[in-house]
Amino acid sequence: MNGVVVVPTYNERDNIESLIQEIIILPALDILVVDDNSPDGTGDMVAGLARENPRVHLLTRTKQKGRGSAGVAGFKKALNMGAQWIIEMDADFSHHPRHIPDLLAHIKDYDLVLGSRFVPGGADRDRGIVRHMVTRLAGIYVRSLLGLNIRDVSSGFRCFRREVFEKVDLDDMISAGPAIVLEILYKVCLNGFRIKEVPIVFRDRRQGDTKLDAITLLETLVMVLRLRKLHRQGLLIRSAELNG
Ligand SMILES: Nc1nc2c(ncn2[C@@H]2O[C@H](COP(=O)(O)OP(=O)(O)O)[C@@H](O)[C@H]2O)c(=O)[nH]1
Ligand SMILES: [Mg+2]
Repeated sequence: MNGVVVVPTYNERDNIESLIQEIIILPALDILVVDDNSPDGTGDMVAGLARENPRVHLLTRTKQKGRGSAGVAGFKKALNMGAQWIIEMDADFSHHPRHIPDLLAHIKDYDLVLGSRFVPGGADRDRGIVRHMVTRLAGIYVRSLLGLNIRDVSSGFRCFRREVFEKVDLDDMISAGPAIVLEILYKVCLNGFRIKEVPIVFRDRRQGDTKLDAITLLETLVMVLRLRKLHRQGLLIRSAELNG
């Protein structure tokens, strides 16, 4: 195993088995599902698959909940498993496994490879015009406030080299919700890591309901301001002395 695919799940019973089947055919990858004790039994289903296939792993959380912290918990476990690179993706087929080889194709030359809807060849399909506009406007807001030269700042489909987490401390995250996706990206940029965007076709979820709402979006926009302020105060990335 060279890499681990981290998939946070909450009530993804209708998606997770076929997703795992599509990932498992790719070589040198293990799958780690981080399930927050989904009431629909997603965890039991994955536990069954894990018994059949040693490349499938399950991390069940009972005390904490949320996409952001689930991703972080998954990254930590993947690092402990010895992963050289770590992919994170959603369980709902918005992020299609067929793009995983595209991410891996660049991970030798870059520290973070982003699956991007907004580079040539990428697309954001099936979603309504309002959701489209919200994504675009939020992107402009984030890029200009944080000074990020990245087209798809909110992409949660990405591949990290393990070295990234020697600088970006997973035990030192400020945000708690989905904003963690953004916080990690910002810190990766501030540390000067090499980032590549590759096109992906994003599709709206096949099954089940979305768990993101307007309040979460608002919290994320506020978090952007907080991150910017902390960086200006020199508090966001650890200084050279502190790093030793
Ligand atoms: N572990 C965990 N995963 C979550 C939670 N909320 C959402 N997810 C997962 O995170 C991914 C993205 O969530 P989704 O509802 O599709 O958000 P959207 O695509 O942005 O509308 C999916 O794989 C979800 O199952 C949670 O509280 N805990
Ligand atoms: Mg989704």
